[in-house]
Amino acid sequence: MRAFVTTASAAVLLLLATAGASHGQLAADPPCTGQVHPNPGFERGTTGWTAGPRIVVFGDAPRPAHTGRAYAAFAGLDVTRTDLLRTTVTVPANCDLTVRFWVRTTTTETSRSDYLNVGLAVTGIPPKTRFSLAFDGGAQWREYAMSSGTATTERTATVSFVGSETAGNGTTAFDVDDATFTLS
Ligand SMILES: [Ca+2]
Repeated sequence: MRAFVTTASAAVLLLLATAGASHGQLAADPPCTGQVHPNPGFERGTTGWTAGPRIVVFGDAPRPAHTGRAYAAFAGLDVTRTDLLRTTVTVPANCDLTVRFWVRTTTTETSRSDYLNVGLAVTGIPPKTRFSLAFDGGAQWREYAMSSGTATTERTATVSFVGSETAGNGTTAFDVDDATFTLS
């Protein structure tokens, strides 16, 4: 899919170069469609992701994935540590990127100590933490979404999931699955 995006972007640039000042929808397949990440549900392990050790797990019956068999798991060990999971996609010019992901929170905490920060860094915009999830996130899978907005130039968007755990206050495990990257 990455190859498709690159090819589509090149086609758009070529068309824009030959079309001069005209803009808007092109006759070719519109580039602002589709899910562009090669491994949104972690079924292929860490393919397409930069991940710390042991983040991607294969669920078992008591703790199944949102879909498929695999998901990413953060914290839950009651030790002071940080887990990182990150990926970057290309956002063609004039496209909006919507990132959707599902999180399940299993906790023994009653106050905010362990957390999962979800950041979005888009070319030209300061990186920002879009979600800071904690013990009250819910024991069932819950969906979250964030968007890049549009720009007239091609950009990259980097999404990061950072799980931070502090020992001694109870444990919280965050599971993430089906992180989709859809252009519109
Ligand atoms: Ca999955």
